[in-house]
Amino acid sequence: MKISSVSFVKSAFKEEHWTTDGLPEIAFLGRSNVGKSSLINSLLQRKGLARTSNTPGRTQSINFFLINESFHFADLPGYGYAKVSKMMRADWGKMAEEYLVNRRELALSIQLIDSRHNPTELDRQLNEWLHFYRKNHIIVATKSDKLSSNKLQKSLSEIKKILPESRILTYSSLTGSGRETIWTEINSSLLNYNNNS
Ligand SMILES: Nc1nc2c(ncn2[C@@H]2O[C@H](COP(=O)(O)OP(=O)(O)OP(=O)(O)O)[C@@H](O)[C@H]2O)c(=O)[nH]1
Ligand SMILES: [Mg+2]
Repeated sequence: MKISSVSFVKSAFKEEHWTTDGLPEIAFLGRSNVGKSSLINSLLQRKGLARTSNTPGRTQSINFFLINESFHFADLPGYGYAKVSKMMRADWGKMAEEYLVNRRELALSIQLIDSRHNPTELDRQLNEWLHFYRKNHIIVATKSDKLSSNKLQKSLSEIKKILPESRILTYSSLTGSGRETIWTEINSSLLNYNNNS
């Protein structure tokens, strides 16, 4: 896809603050530090658009971006960061489930999993929700540049064993490897969404 315009729209802490223009949306969900914001920047080839950081748990609101005046990316807060309080962890679940249930514009959910690690309990929980609520989704195994291709294949088959029902792609925000494949998924979800609504 040719990216002709990208802008940050807003940061929402509550449902009342979600965007209301009715445009289809691609959501990025996953553990804190897994690379959500980096994936967004890399897909859009805009460094520093979505804030990335070495401090996990940084993004606590849903950040909305508008692309080509025709669809949104939604960068959701990360989960599973040990140092956030129990209260915040409960809030994450509430927020994420509320988003999945209520966000009618959701065309595709991209669940990110670190390609170096097995999915965590919360990764499984999120994946269950995606199935339970019948959400069109893919898994993207991130940071593929950190593994040799051999190790990456091994790791992918482990992830596949744990989450057998989901399609798994790989990505490196460092090299951009996997970009075309993910854009193909995004494009076809947007087409489907527009044909069905
Ligand atoms: N080598 C490598 N590093 C990556 C990749 N993607 C992300 N990182 C690094 O991982 C760290 C976390 O990335 P973020 O994109 O901020 O992660 P996030 O999921 O948005 O994190 P939260 O906003 O805290 O939920 C940063 O230091 C990134 O530079 C990748 O594909 N390869
Ligand atoms: Mg982030």
